[in-house]
Amino acid sequence: MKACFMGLGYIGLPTAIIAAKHGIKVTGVDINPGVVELTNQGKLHIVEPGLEAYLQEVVKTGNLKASLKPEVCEAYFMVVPTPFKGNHEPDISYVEAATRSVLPLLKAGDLYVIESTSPIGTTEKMRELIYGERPELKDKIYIAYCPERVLPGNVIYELVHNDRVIGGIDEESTNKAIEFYSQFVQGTLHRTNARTAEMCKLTENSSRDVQIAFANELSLICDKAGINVWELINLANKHPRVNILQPGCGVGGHCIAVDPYFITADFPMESKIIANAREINNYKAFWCAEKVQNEMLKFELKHHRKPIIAMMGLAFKPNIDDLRESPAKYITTKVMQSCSNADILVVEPNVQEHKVFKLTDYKEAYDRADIVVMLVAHDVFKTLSWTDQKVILDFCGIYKK
Ligand code: SAJ
Repeated sequence: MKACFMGLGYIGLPTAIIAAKHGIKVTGVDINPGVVELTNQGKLHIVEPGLEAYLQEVVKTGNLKASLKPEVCEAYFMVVPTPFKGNHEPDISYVEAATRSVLPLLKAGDLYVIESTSPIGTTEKMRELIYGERPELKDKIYIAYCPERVLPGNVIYELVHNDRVIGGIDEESTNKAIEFYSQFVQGTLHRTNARTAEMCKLTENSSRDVQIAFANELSLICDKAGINVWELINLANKHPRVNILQPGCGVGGHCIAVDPYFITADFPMESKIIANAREINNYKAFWCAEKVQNEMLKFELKHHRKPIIAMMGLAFKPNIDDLRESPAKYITTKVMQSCSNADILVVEPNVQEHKVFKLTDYKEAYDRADIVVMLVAHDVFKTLSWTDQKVILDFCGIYKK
């Protein structure tokens, strides 16, 4: 079987590689010539443990080749970004552009699947687009929505072992998509319709956002009440039916901090909890930045000099190099704006160099700093020997005091 993956990003590339490894002849398409070139050389342009060896294998066997343009296949997968526009309105223009570029290649019996996180009704919209432009194919293409669920850092395992939700625009489309995914997915493939599958993806990430917002709200209350929030959550979670997540310096990444807006944009009157959660998680980053600024002022008043501050971590979560929508990056930028850059030591051990931030080794920064701001709970930070001689602002629960 031949398949085309439109988009070779954090999800499209790993999925294309895993499909190719399972014997499918894959064309991976990307609009970025650099990505196409690197992929064809067997080099990953994303960071994902273990994946480069797989890529080299499938490039060698000829099962995967990258291209700037799609080729005639039997199955087409849209795995492109769906960001939001200025007013938190979802932007499906990349899905539409990818769909338009496969339109001339489609023939009766082909499978067309959207994997990109999408607002409800996107699959139906693309069906209208396809049949509008190619009326001779009406009801002859199998069309389905199948969202990805993988966690960056554990993609190889999760792509194969996670359950998937597959929603066709009709029964035959669902069957056809299930047939495709069963070639490499060992998890259960759950059948539904396209709208439910679209909402399911948004629900999963909104649910996590709401739960993190609860933890972040507790952290604000506990700060005022003089209670250690980490100890509190640990104790509350001893209840057999309570399972609170961890507070942090905010919620980042390109999924949890984005997808809930796809619900609030379309259902503003009905999505109060989801909208509030977004506000709380955004506010948490702002609150952390203010805490650092207050601590700076206190230090200056007491010591009659500016403190040296170590901002520990820039990634959007522990042990990755991904800085997209990172609250740690936002807080660091805000803090830098309020004092001279010379006093701020920026640390991100998973990134070699950065075009905006001059990075300092984490041990050196910790040793030199008067105020240490723990933003991301990277494993390497756990090796630091904590001292009471410094002010430690722990926003990620690594120090726990
Ligand atoms: N976070 C907390 N407290 C927690 C857990 C996470 O503050 O207890 C923060 C993280 O630090 C980070 C943000 O939330 O800033 C998001 O991290 P994450 O690990 O929750 O999620 P992502 O964005 O890496 O991946 C999510 C996953 N979705 C769910 O767990 C429901 C993943 O399965 C999806 O495939 C992915 O979104 C996606 O692509 O949609």
